[in-house]
Order: sequence, then structure tokens, then C-alpha cells
Amino acid sequence: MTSLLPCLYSFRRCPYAMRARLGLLFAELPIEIREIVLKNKPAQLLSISPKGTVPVLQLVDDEVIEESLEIIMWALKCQDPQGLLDIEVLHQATVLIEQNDNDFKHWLNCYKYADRHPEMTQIEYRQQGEAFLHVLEALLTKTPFLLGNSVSLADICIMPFIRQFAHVDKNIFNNLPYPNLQAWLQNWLEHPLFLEAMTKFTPWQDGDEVVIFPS
Ligand SMILES: N[C@@H](CCC(=O)N[C@@H](CS)C(=O)NCC(=O)O)C(=O)O
Repeated sequence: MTSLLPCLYSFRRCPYAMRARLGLLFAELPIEIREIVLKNKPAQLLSISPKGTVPVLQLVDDEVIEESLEIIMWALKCQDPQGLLDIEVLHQATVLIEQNDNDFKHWLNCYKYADRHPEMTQIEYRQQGEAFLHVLEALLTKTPFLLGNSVSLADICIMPFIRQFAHVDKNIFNNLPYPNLQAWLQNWLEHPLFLEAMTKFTPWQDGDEVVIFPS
């Protein structure tokens, strides 16, 4: 079954899909959601996006957006009721997101799966990742959000990755010297739109009823 809404292929635990869902929620744009299982990707997803990563957004005119950041940009360009695309901070946001998606994500993966990367110890991987935590902590000592007094693109794009870093070992994370970052993360974990973004959906199968997000 199909709906007249854009259709998001998503995976609940994927940080890229999390940021896309958050972006759509901040844009207040409802979509059809199809939860997938990474080990058993539906043929429909692979036919519109052979690279096989999520999130993928198929628009009603069949245009396909295959990158999380592009999905968020598309949504916020449609409507941006909270002003996340504030032009004054957009460049700075892009620089931070690039740092997150390249360097930090690399060290996060090594830290999370240190047994698969025996070149360095898990502690060393964590310390490499902490270079980015230092940058974020310095920003958050000045303002409650990364780039000012309100949520920016940087906050929603980076938050799922800091959450993942914290989840490698919550006890260690909570004892690191980043009080502002810890408080920022905690506020995000309790944020109504983040809780909405983490709604559990049954994996989609062809022929299922349309599931609208947010429900
Ligand atoms: N650059 C992509 C990265 C997306 C990505 O790597 N997603 C992972 C899940 S977190 C994925 O779909 N991996 C494919 C797989 O594991 O088969 C984006 O920003 O959307």
C-alpha cells in the first residue's frame, strides 16, 4: 500500500536515521515510515537506492534522497518552524557536522568495536574521540545548545553520535570531565521530539498498512 506522503526507510537504532527522523519532526513534516532490518533489506529499498544504507527518503514525485543530512535539509527547506537553518550559524554547523561524521565517527566506531581494531587499546580510541567532546564541551560552556540559545542543525545531527559514544560505557562517560556535554545529552534524551523519534515500529513488509510518522 502507498500513501501520498514522502516515504522514509529507517532503522530505529541507526544514528543517521535518528537524525533524519529528528529533522523531520523539527520540520513538522509527517511521512510514511518503513522500518527495515539491515540484514534483510527490502527489495523496494534496494531498487530505489542500491547502496543500501538508511535513511532513504522517497519523495512523492519519486525523487530519492539517500543521505541523512540531505533529508534534513530538504525537510527544513520545506518548513522550518523553529528556525534550525539559521543562516548565521549554518556554516559553523556544517563544519561541526563534518567533524562529527568524519573524524569523530571513525574513533567512535573503533571505541565501540575495539576488539575488531587491535592496533590501539579501547582507552586510546576513547581518548581520540574525546578530542571532539572537548570541542563540544567548550561550546556548551557558553550556551545551552551547541551554537547558541536554541537548537541548531548541529545539535540534532551530532546528538545521536554522542549518545552512541556514551552508551559504549555509560559509567565511564558520566565520569568524564564534560559536565555541560553530559547535561546537554541528558536533556536531549528526555526531549519530547527525541522520544518521539525513538518510537518502535514493526519491520515493514510489502503489503503492510501504511504507518505514518509521527503517529
Ligand atoms: N552517509 C550516510 C550513512 C548512513 C549509514 O551508514 N547507515 C548505516 C546504518 S547506521 C547503514 O545503513 N549501513 C548499511 C548496512 O549496515 O548494511 C547518511 O548520512 O545517511
